[in-house]
Amino acid sequence: MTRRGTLGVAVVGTGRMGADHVRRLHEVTNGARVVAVADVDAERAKRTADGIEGCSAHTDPAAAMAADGVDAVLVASPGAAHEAALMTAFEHDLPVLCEKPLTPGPASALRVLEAEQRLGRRRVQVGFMRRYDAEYMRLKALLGTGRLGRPLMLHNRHRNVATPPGFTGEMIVNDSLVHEMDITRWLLGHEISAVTVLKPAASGNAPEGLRDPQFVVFETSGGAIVDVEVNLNCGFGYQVQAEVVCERGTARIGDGHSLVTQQDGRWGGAVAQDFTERFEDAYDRQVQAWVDATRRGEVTGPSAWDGYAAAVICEAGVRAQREGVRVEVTLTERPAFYA
Ligand code: ISE
Repeated sequence: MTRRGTLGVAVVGTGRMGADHVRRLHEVTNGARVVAVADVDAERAKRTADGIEGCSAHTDPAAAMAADGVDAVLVASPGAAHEAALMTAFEHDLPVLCEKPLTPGPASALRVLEAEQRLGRRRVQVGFMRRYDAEYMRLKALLGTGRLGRPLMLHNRHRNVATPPGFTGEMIVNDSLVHEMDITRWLLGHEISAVTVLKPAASGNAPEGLRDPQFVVFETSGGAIVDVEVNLNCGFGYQVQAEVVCERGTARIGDGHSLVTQQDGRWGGAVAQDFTERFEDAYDRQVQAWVDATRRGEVTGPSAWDGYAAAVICEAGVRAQREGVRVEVTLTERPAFYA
C-alpha cells in the first residue's frame, strides 16, 4: 500500500548506479516517485535531489528511510554498506530493491536471511537485472518449454571495454562473474556445485597487476558444465553472450544483431560500450517490475536467498582463483520461507 497512490522511494547511495536509478524512477518508471536520497557525500546527495520536487537529501540512510512519504527503499550504496541499510529497512518494515551484492559475504548474507525471516514475509528483491533482459527472458522461456531437452552445457562470454581504476582480481569474481553465477542458477534451475578458475596469459590491454582475461568453469547440481570467458579489458565493446547446448538443440543470445547496416560494400553494426547501455531495458524492466509488485503488496524477483547463494559461490570463486584449485560450493539448507 502506498500513501499517496504512487510508491514513494528512498534511494540510498547516489553514485553511478544510484544516480541512474534516481533518473529512472523520476523519468521512466510509472507509479513511483523519489522522495528521499542518501549519500555519504552530502553535496552529491543534494545534487541528485535537486530538481526533483519534494525530494529530501540526507547523509544518513536511516534518516532518508524515515523521511515523510517513504514506502520503499532502493539500496545502491557500496556492498559493504548493504547489511546495515537492509536492517534499517527491516526496522521500518519497508520493501527493498537491493543492488548486487546482497552483502559482500556469506556470513552477513545469512544474517540478512535470518532477519528477513523474522519479519514473516519477504521484503527483499536483489538487483540481478539480467533476469529482466528481453533476450535472457526469451532463452529462459524456451528452456522452460522442454523442446530442446535437458541443458548439458552453457557457454558464456562477459566482455567489458576496460576495467575502472582500482579494479582487482577479486572484483572479477565479485562484481562481474557474479552475474553468470546468478544467471546460471536461474536459467538452468540448477545449483552451482563447484568452481574452477583458469588464467590464460594476461592481455596487454589489462592494467598492470590484473590477470585478465580469466576462464571459469562451474559444475552444477544437474550435471551441466558451464564456462565463462571473463574478459574485462577487451577494448572493443561491452558484450554478454550465452549459448545453451541441450540434448536436442542449442540456443544463443547476445549477438547484438538488432541493427545491421550495409553500406559501401560492407555490412555491420555497433557494439555497446558499457553495461548501462547494453542492459538499459533490463534495468528499466527490473525497476518497473519491483514498483508494480510493491504497489500490489508483493515481493517478486531474485530473493535474498539468491543473494546468499551468489555470496557463497563468490567466496568459492575467489578461493579457486587465488589457489588455482577446484572449489566445491556448499549452501546451507534452503529455508522453506524461500521455497
Ligand atoms: C559491473 O559491476 C557490472 O555489474 C556489470 O554488469 C559487469 O559487466 C561489470 O564487469 C561489473 O564491473
